[in-house]
Amino acid sequence: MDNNPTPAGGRPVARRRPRVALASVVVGLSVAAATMAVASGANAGTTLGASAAEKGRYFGAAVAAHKLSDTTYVGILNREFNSVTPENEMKIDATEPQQNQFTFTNADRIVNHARANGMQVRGHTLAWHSQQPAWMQNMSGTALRAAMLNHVTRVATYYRGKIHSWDVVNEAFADGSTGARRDSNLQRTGNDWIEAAFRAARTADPDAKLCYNDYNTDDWSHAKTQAVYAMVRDFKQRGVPIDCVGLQSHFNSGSPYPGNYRTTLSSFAALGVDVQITELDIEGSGSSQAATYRNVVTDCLAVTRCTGITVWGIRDTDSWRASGTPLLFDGNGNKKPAYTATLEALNAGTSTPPPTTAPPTTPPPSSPPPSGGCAASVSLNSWTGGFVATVRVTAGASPINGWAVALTLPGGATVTNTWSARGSGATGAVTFQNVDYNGRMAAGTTTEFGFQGTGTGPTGTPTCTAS
Ligand code: 9MR
Repeated sequence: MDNNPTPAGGRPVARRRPRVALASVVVGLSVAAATMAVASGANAGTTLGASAAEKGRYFGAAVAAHKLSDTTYVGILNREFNSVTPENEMKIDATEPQQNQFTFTNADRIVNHARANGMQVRGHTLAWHSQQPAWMQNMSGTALRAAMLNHVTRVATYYRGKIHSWDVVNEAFADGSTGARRDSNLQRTGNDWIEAAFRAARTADPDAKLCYNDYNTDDWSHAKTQAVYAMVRDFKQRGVPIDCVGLQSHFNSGSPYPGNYRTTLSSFAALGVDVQITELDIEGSGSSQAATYRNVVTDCLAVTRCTGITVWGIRDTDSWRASGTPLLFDGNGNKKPAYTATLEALNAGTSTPPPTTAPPTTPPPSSPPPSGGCAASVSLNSWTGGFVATVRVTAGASPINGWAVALTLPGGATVTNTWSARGSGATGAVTFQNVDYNGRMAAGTTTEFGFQGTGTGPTGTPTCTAS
């Protein structure tokens, strides 16, 4: 474990497609009926989840699969929460204990429980320096980069359509005053490892919200907060697919709730990303703990794009910091003053729901494409011995029914994997054609496809031919 004094990760109730409806029809209908009853006032404001939902938000908890047989635990979970985050079960060591051998049994138990009970799921986490299985800890360079991208792709693909938000990358910045990236085997594969992970996650699960998640990023004046802010701003400017920032918000006397917390939330939101409070816990007791919970919830509800809050456990005894009694329920499952303050703050908050659609993360093309045809441009993530190419296709001044992009790979390069296009040829002159869903394009619109390869990526401008 890290020296992690205040570690972090969720997506709002409003989202790009209804995942809950995918549960069995009978369960789905009863959940829908219950939700409508809440919305119409039958239980309005009497549970955390229902109250947050009235504000267009979610209220979630970190959940451990092995506690799903504890009736007190499950009783509180089902009554109070409408989002869950697997506390450990989706981490790299849990899902890929041996390279290319994936196990989802424990994560599935949580996902299935959530879906059967109408809860969203936050995925935590796809790429992290910590909790790596031994085989990954021992890797470096090109092999590690490829293994990391493979992990992101395989896990996000397995859960495609079931995850509201993914913590794609967790805790990649150093503590202290440097504002630097944290040194790790992943960081040593090249500074672009984070954006490579986000691109792979977007390709694997295009509808999930993709979050960067970290701790000690709550105080707006801290170098680490500023460094994460600069990265997110850069990603948005360059069209790297990022939808949300997770503030873990583990508060205690050494790392207290900062008075400028709302400024942090609203500043990130102003970049065009959602903000989610992802691992909230606040050490303490009684009225002072309750007051801090009230402040955190009030700050979130004051920021339109603060779309949800997750507490890092249910009862104090479930917490990774149990001795600090940092949660909303005591060891017997009784509501604490912190619970009451949280519910009151949720009920008092603004009822303005967050936006239901995220703004596009892809900037407009820098030069207008030729009339009637199409244009293509490539952006490369390269490392020694490999690359991921993301190709943006832009329709010209007239609608098109299909496209083909041709480009030339340097000697020694080979395409190993293609997504959102059909490729022909693996070396030298290669061509990519649209697939069924992305061929018909309105004038001036863009779509993206990608491919991964060994060797060095293409450098010239590709040719685009419209049909
Ligand atoms: O609560 C988690 C605990 O059970 C694990 O032992 C620990 C090690 O992976 O991770 C804890 O959760 C961490 C989360 O994944 C990332 N942010 C910090 C959390 C608390 O350490």
